[in-house]
Amino acid sequence: MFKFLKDKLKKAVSSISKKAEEEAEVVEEPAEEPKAEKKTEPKKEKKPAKAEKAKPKKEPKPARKEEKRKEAEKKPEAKPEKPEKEEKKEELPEKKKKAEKVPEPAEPEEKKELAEAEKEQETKEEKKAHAEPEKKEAEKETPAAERAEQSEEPQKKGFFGKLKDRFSHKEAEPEEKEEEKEEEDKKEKPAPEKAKAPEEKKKEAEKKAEPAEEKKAEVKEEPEEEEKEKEETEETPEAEEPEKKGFFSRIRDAVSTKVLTEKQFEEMFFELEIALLENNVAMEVVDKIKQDMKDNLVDKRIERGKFEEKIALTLHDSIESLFDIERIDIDKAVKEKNEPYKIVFVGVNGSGKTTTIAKTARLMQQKGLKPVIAAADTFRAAAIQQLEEHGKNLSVKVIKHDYGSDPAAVAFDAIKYAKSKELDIVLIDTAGRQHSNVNLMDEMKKIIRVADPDLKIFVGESITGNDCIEQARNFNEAVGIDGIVLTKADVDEKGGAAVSVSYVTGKPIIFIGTGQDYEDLKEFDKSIIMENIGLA
Ligand SMILES: Nc1nc2c(ncn2[C@@H]2O[C@H](COP(=O)(O)OP(=O)(O)OP(=O)(O)O)[C@@H](O)[C@H]2O)c(=O)[nH]1
Ligand SMILES: [Mg+2]
Repeated sequence: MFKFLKDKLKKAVSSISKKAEEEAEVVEEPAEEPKAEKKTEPKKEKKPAKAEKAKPKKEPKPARKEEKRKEAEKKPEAKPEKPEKEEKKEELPEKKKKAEKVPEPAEPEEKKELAEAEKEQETKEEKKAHAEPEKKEAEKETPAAERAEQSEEPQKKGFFGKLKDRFSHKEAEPEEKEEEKEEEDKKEKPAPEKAKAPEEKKKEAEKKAEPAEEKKAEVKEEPEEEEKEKEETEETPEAEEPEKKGFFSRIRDAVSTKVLTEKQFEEMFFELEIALLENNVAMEVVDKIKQDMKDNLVDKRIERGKFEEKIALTLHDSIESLFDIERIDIDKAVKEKNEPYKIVFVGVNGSGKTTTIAKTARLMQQKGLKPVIAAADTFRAAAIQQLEEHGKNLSVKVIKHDYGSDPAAVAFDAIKYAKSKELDIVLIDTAGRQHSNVNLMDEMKKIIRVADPDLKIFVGESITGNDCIEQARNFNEAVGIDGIVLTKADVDEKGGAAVSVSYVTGKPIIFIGTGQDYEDLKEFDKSIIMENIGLA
């Protein structure tokens, strides 16, 4: 039973699984796991990574150092300004005090004080003159606020200038000019050694300070750069990627997941699709299986080596769900009904209606129920005799009329007999017919109208595959069937109808005919089909 389908499904699942294993794209470990690894891994691998990184980083370092050196070289030029400022600030109050005091004293002392003030002024101006070139350079770099402080100087000079204007003689002017000339000479020519002396001391001090500052700058640079390095190592893990990949790939070899794309799935499913169609599985069912598998396989993380298991499980669940239709428990329904329980069997010619009726009578008897059979096929020759033979064998009463008589009347008489004899169940046989035969279909409708059956069972041959499914659909549309008996399943190697008919019609399979003996009728259980197609 269903051997071809079983073999084809097995081959297809195996083949698809192999392809899936080969073609599915490897993906990273589940989102939670790598986080933990990422946190720990970089720390462990940082040391060798740093060692590697140190080499390429040596190149940018000199560039930075050069820049910083230049900056450091510039800074010391501006820095000495500060002590000068402090000196000036210290001097300023004295100047102000003296300047304020100057005009007040009496005239003889006034001149002495003025002379002292002038000397002081000259020494300060000399100092300032020395500082001037540095100052100008410093101004280039000093912030605006500092320059604003410095800009106060001319005002102060202006104050002394005013004093000079007020108290000094015209002789002072050439001195100033000489000083200005000296200042200009200092700028253009190297200043005399004596004049340079204080400057040299400063410069020497600066030079001494320079290396110290450079060292400081370098010392400062390193922690900054180390921090940057750390940041860079954290921010740019690309450099560590090759090592990480090597490490992770080893883990992935042990436990890794893969993802199947929709395109890959479509190509792989084609083999299964052909296998299903070749074995009479209905197109609707193929589409349903395909969708279920797509939902479960495409873009889903599947462990390497687990594709076959996953595909087989998905196929199993998909096919099993085809039978998720409310079952009919006939003997239970019969027992619950106070009147005779009536069943009409319909179907195409030779599908096994008469044989199934005999088998059902035996099954009901085995369940302690008393059946009666209505020979409502008055059309086909020998149909009545066929039933009488079964009746004898089963010790079951067969209600019959003459050939050509109204089949509905036979059904009516059988129900009446069952009521009178308090029988439990009336089994009504009908002539085989094609759904396209209007007259015969109308006759069948009349039987149903008169008998008013509790169940209308479509009897179809499992071996006819898609034809069986199509017939079931047509009979359902004509009279509204309640359930299905699949006959000759024992000689059906494909099983497509068994897999498809319930899903297509939405009606449950009640019995499966598995041979020509009375015992060869199985109450439907989906496990029968699943076992026989190798998906139990
Ligand atoms: N192998 C096998 N043969 C069956 C089964 N059911 C019925 N048959 C055989 O199928 C043939 C036709 O069976 P019938 O019961 O006469 O079919 P029918 O639907 O009554 O035919 P009509 O009355 O002409 O429409 C018989 O030879 C049966 O023995 C079955 O489940 N398995
Ligand atoms: Mg028959």
